[in-house]
Amino acid sequence: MKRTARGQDLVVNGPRLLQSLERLGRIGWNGEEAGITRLAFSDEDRQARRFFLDELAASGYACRIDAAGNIFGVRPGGAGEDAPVTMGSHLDTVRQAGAYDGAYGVLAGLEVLRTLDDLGIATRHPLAVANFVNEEGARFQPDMMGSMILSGALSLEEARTKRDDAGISVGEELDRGNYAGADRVFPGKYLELHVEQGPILEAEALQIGVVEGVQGIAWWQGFFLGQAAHAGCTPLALRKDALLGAADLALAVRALAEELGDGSVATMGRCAPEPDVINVVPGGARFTLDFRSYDPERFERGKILVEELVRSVAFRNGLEYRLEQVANALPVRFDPTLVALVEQSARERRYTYRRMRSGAGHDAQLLAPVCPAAMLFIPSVGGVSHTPKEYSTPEDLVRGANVLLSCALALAEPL
Ligand code: HGY
Ligand code: MN
Ligand code: MN
Repeated sequence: MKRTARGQDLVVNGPRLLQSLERLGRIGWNGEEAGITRLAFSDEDRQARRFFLDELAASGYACRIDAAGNIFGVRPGGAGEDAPVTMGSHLDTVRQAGAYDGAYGVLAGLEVLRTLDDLGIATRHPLAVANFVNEEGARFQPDMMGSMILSGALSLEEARTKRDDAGISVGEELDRGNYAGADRVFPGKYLELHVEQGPILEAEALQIGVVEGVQGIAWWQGFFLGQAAHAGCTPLALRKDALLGAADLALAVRALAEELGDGSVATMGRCAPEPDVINVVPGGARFTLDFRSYDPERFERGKILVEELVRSVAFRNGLEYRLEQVANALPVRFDPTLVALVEQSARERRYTYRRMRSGAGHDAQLLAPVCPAAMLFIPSVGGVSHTPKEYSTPEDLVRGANVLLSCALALAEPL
């Protein structure tokens, strides 16, 4: 058992953490099948932000909200106003999500602050827990938008122009009721605890993932333009079927990822034929592409090959096309000293662990270039996420928070 200098057990209050996750999980919940939906800037997202702000206030932490709407709960340190050791993640979700992606990292960070209060531990440096805006990018691209703005990778002005499927802009949503603030908080160091969202820890029966880096993520929105035609009278050879082109592309881009290797992946997550009528050859097809690779050179090469592939698929299907890149998060490697701290914190608690990379994007990916950052994972049951079936056991949820507690206290330096 890990103990404090005064011999107290250095563990979080598990029931309190689990209860806060359960209460937050009710916001945006639409039943077992549909799971949770809290798209960025939606009313459900705002309710989750309200929940978080109320929890911060209830524990007496100063609430800071920046111009992008990122929320920070700050616990003061003895060394005054220097940049806080920050634990964070996000409260927004994809559509039909589970209860842990993002929410776990935010509420475990809050639990760490509360545990330090319970143990009466003061720290030299301030600590903060953060909620970053629009991490998922499910409604407005790019993803990790709040941490991109904070790190300077995206200007607030440009972010405000991004529009969702209904044509609503981020700017309109930011201005729709008190979402943004005027505070400025910049993390001194950053730790993100997250569910793995993949199968590795469970397959190897390990308890903690010590994350060394995150793969690059590139997103595109595309459109194939063919010729709408009668499904009965148009000979196959004369068709310009946009949906067929999109289907061809979905298969081809997956084959490209396999060829690139090293765990590269590619996904056509959205595909919509137009006019979407049973007896009309689709004259148009909207689609998205998500390409990811861990090695920087392979990532850059892969992006070029993806765009060349769209061009060649359009040509061989007799289609015109439009393609716009809407996200480009570069591969990152986390700060070796912080990675070693995560590893040591797991080891001294006799938790089983392994070093690994992250397949999913995270806010830590955008903070890593601007402040020392690291991540840690707990297992995802069945290796699934971005689905209502996402689940992690209470024991794993508490173990991850205990390791986060150790790391945060070490970095903030107990007084
Ligand atoms: O797409 C991602 O990896 C993250 O969930 N936004
Ligand atoms: Mn996440
Ligand atoms: Mn996610």
